[in-house]
Amino acid sequence: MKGLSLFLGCLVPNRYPGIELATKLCLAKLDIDLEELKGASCCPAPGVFRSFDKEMWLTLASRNIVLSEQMQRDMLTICNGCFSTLADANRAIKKSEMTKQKTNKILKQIGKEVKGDIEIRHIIEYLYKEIGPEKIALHVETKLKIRVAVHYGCHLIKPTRDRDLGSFERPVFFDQLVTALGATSIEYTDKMACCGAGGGVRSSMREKSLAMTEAKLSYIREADVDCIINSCPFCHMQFDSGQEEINEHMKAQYNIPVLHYTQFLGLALGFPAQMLGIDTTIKKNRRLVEKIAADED
Ligand code: 9S8
Ligand code: 9S8
Ligand code: COM
Repeated sequence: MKGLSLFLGCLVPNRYPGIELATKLCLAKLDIDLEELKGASCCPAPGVFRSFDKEMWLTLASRNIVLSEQMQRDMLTICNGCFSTLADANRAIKKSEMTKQKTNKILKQIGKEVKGDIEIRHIIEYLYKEIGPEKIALHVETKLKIRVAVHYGCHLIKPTRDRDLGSFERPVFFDQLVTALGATSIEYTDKMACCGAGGGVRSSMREKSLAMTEAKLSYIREADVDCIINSCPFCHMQFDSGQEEINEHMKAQYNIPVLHYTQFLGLALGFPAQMLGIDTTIKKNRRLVEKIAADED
């Protein structure tokens, strides 16, 4: 198996750099061969670019794929949207010689050529398939004995015919990675529903988007969990800043900590919250971190 290159996407470097560090720290500790991918652009976002101009979407995605091909490394994504674009574009290139040639005709203008000889991975499916929950459990230094709402997001599991990750209505792989760290994954209503952000909804219809998020948050609150765990910085942002927006505009009082799986894994592997980009000056995050520490004694 090839080593990995890390594709960051837009949101992590711009809004959540802590997720980048968390990813690097965790993968180093799990002894996974990972290198930075230099010169990448937006993946580009599937729900936006692919919906408007397929050729442009495929060309820009292919340019990013070439960068990893040149390193002879599979590409690791830490975002559902980036995974969707890059994995689907890669599959399109691999599947059709004609699509590949058409794309390469455009890429030639910048001296690049896509070959279709690497794989695109998402950190959740990679950890699940290549390492497995049992082995990850062996690395746990701090058991995270808390109640968790797992949010899969849409693009990690769909289109199901291409994902090979079991049931899309009741998937279990992400939950198993969470319970491997000592946590309990709590069932809640509409668990598989969209967070409300994707597909350009957050940008174009903020109110509708937040209404969807609010519905999900209300079910999550009903389930009485300690935090939300996601696999996508876009979902992360929607639950994180979305809660603030909802509290402000809908006169609600949501107060649920939101962590990307890499941050959660980082806590279990023994890294301090601050190193993982978990802002403990925020009360709810501090409470969560203290609860984990208290349970440990
Ligand atoms: S890149 Fe640009 S907007 Fe984003 S984070 Fe994930 S999806 Fe791909
Ligand atoms: S869910 Fe529906 S489209 Fe998506 S993956 Fe991330 S953002 Fe939230
Ligand atoms: C969601 C990405 S992760 S997009 O908004 O659907 O493109």
